[in-house]
Amino acid sequence: MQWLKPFKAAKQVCPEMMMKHAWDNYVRYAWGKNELKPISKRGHTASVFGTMPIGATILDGLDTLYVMGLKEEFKQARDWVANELDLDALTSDVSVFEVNIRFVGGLLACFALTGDVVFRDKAQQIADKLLPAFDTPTGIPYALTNFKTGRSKNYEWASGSSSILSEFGTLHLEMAYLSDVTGKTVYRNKVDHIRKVLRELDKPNGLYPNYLNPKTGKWGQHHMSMGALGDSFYEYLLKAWLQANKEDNEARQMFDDAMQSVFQHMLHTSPNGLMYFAELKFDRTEHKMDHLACFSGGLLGLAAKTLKNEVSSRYMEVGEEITRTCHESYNRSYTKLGPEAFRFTEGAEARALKVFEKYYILRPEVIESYFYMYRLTKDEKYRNWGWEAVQALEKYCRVSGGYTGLKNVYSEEPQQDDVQQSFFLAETLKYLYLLFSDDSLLSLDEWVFNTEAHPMPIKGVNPYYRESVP
Ligand code: DMJ
Repeated sequence: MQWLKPFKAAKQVCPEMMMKHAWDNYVRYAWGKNELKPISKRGHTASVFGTMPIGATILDGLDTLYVMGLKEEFKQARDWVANELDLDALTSDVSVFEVNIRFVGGLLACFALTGDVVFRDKAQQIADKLLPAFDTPTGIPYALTNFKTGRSKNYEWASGSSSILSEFGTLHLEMAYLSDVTGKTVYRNKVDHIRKVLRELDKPNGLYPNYLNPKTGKWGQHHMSMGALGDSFYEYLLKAWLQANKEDNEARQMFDDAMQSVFQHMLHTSPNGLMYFAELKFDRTEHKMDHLACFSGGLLGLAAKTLKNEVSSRYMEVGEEITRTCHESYNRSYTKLGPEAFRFTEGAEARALKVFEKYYILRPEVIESYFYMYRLTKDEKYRNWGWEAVQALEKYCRVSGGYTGLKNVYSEEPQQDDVQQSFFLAETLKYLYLLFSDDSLLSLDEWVFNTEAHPMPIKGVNPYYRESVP
């Protein structure tokens, strides 16, 4: 692949400079640790990665370095993967979902981009450590697994220790691709089986509840969401179809069926005309939308443009409107960054009401939708909105030691949370960079991004697919 020159916005700062700042400080203060505390200038770990450092920021950030042409930094990171990434050091429970989307996904993207087998082999070693989590009566995997013992379990808080839709439903792209590049069918078989279980289950009103018990195969609480606990399951239905060069029709059909029910039961328009996805808790509608759910604007645009039929114009309309609402959630805050969740109730529209919903942790989903909608419509407003986000990030989140999240986006002087999330490098900065790049850089005709923004090649059309030949 050529090192493509991105479109350079004629502004003082650009996403690759932001990436350099985030990366250089991680290297300086937290090398090998999971994440950086940019104010304390030391390492940080979130519980989803277990208690040991496993270089989460390196594994998640590698492909962004490559795509941005930061060659020296990429080489340093690649050598760490080859020589120092020690899976045996990890002896605590880790999240199967997070390890899959960030580490397996990140390494597979690097394998596709470069052909360097170190990445493929490490991805496979990590995926092998996840396999014990699938040993359940239904084949629906547990949320957590222990890399040393293989003992796996669910979170107790998850509706009677259920598995979570957005977690077990977000394994398909990585596992299917891993099977194709290793020639080992075990990974694809696991995710095909999850698909089969889900397809055959009765769905209340055609909707997928967020919880499924892996022992009984029964749904837990009927809580439905396009945000936390549901989100990327829907994303992977559409993207599995795209990854398979539109030949996995079952996935596309499940996506279209799910969206039909979601539109019918969860899509609302506020009194002042803002469209949003509400949540359902049994029969009660909660008029709240998570920042996480803002990925759906871009996803619906992608669904509209990749198949022309009687629903495509509706998909595009909802995709554009959801993206506009998510921009409003940013625009209505003092910092011009959006809250973790926003409501349409008590006279509020696209604003957080509760203290614990007002934070911003450098999440990508709104910028992700700007990226897709710009590529799909060429409407300059998406670049302008992306530029607004760059300015806000620089003003409120940039500190001398990297980038930090904020505790309250409505505050004139927001407190900072002192965490530089690995997905800021994997997703937020990559989508910003791509928003201002030429369409040919990771063309949507040849690549499909996993939920952590790691590009996976499309089978049959992308020469970088690198399928293993027996
Ligand atoms: C990322 O790890 C992924 O995008 C995931 O699907 C949802 N949450 C974070 C970023 O907000």
